[in-house]
Amino acid sequence: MNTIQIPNRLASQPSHDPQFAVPLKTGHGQVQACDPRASRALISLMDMNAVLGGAACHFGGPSALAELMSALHALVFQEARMQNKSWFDLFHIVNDIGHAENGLYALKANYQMAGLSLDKLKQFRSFDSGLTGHGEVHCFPEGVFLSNGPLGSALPQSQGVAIGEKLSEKMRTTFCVLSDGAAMEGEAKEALAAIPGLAHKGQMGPYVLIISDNNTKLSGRIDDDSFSMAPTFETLKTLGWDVLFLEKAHDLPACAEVISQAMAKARMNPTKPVAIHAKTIKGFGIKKTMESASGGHGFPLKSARELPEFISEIYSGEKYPTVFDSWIEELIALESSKGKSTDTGEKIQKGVSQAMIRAAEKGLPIVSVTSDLPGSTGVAEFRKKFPKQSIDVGIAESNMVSTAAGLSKLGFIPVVDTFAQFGVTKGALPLTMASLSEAAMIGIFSHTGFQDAADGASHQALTYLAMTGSIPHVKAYALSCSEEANALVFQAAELMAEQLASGKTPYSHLFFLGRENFPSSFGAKNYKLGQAQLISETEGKTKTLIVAAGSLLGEGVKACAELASEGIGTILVNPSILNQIDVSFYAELLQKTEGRLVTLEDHQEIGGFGQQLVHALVTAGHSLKVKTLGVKGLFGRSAYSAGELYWSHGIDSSALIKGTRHVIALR
Ligand SMILES: Cc1ncc(C[n+]2csc(CCOP(=O)(O)OP(=O)(O)O)c2C)c(N)n1
Repeated sequence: MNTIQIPNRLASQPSHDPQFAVPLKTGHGQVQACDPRASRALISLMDMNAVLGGAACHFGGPSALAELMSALHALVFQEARMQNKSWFDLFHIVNDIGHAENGLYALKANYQMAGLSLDKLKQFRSFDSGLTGHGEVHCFPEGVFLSNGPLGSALPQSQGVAIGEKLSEKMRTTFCVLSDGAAMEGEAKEALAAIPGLAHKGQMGPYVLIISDNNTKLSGRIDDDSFSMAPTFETLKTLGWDVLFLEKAHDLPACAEVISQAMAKARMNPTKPVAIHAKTIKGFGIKKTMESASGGHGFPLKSARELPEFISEIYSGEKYPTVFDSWIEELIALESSKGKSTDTGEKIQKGVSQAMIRAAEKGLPIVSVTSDLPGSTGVAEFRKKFPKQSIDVGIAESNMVSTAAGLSKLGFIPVVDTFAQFGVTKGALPLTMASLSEAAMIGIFSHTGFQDAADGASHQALTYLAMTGSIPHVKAYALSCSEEANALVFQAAELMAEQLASGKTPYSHLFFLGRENFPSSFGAKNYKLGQAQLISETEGKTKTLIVAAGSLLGEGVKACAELASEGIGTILVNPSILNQIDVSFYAELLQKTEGRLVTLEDHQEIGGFGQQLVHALVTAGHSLKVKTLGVKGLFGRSAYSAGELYWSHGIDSSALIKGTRHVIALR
């Protein structure tokens, strides 16, 4: 079948050897491969730049893959050179392990390909760089073919690529690299069955899956926290995979040997895809990270001054390249130039755990069902205190939500938690079916919108209300501070208990919250579940009602102060609940502002709170002079802080001031 010719944007292999290289023998002679130690050192250095900027980073995951990635690229590039072709004319390389994409940036910078250099790595995760937290096609098309970040989503896309190879009869070989944590996801499990199944029917091109099995996820060991994945991997053979076991995934020649073998087998017989079951060690190269339960998932160093010792350990005490020393010096100077943080706020997450603990102590049957992010969502404190009321289903958000539905039917009050992006995407059908089953839960969905600045577009939930707010019996809230979280999560648990006990159809309450620090209170009085809060009112000409949701309430406070200094009056409201509009509350305030209204949210404008509020008010007969501020149909990208993304998407305090002036000018 003829396909549409899409212009290729991927960079070809370089004609030169990597800057930091080790010799590697392959079936076709010797090549210079990327030195895995250099990959780990470069990961540490680029991470430190990002950490000093304020971004979280990953070390353990990419370190686990250094030898496998080095061998894979060396082999693929070698063959391309031998055939006088570009590597992408012969292969696809799909990385499902998005948090390890920085290892690939390091590798490509080492090869000085795809426009990368050591200097470019210094911008990792910053707003100005294409090197986003996870791999993103729209930011780095020379280096990324399929975007990643949500675990287990790139694997089934690679299945489609291999089916396309067969349909077009090009028969390029597809490689996909998958983590054991990602193999817990439903999307991944479907593909693990479908790939050999379809291949058996002759519908796939040559396919090689490399599984990095280190029994470690983000928050700890997989088997200790959730359940062993060993039986799942044992089923691969039965499913139809040709399984090659690699015990020593940190031995570069052993990696090259098994990858060559897999490539040859897959090409010889595309009806039998090959899975390399590689035993990796997360955080390899550093004793402390290898031994830590999380494998050093995040970046373990606090100060650039620790880097010489860290990199020496990676090089087992041998002298490392001097160019790293000058980079370290730069980092130390950068660190010294930074003042001490004056941030005095706190995480909204604190209020979440306080509410859950209070509810459980009151005797409510709270059960936490988590999927590997409780440390980030605030639920971890509850889990520490109530381990018997805490379940970990692994990295499986759909399963988490449906498990909660079952618990709810038996009279428990389940609390599920994850990042907003995974809760609303992977949780969408399970939430719908939970409502249809009259089973309810409390959702703690954090890192909402651009609050997950550093992780990049794949992690930035900008459709959370649009995706969940119209499901019957679901109430969606945007939390602004820990005090609000503490009050409302507790009230939601109480309301659910009351609804269950009286045989009423219970509501699910989904709480969307940020990641950064916020004031512990914005001064709202008497928090009541389902009611908007009046935050401030200033007198002045052309008074305008400003409704700023959740994480953006602080931007509202800033804008109101500035408008007050210009003599413009404002009323500032935190909507709190997003999909249930109390028309009389807003109508009363709009009388004072002669219908002037500006809304602000970290959500797509389409399907967002602003649209819902305006619709409710207009259909109730109110006339408005209105501006709704939200994201205008674009994806985000990485940035060190949410503020940079709020500014670039026109949803910060300055945009709010401009929007207010616009509304004031309307006749
Ligand atoms: C769908 C989805 N859920 C949650 C996360 C957050 N997350 C990032 S890495 C990670 C776990 C890492 O474990 P694993 O996938 O086994 O990788 P490794 O430990 O080998 O680095 C999690 C839960 C995510 N990226 N995608």
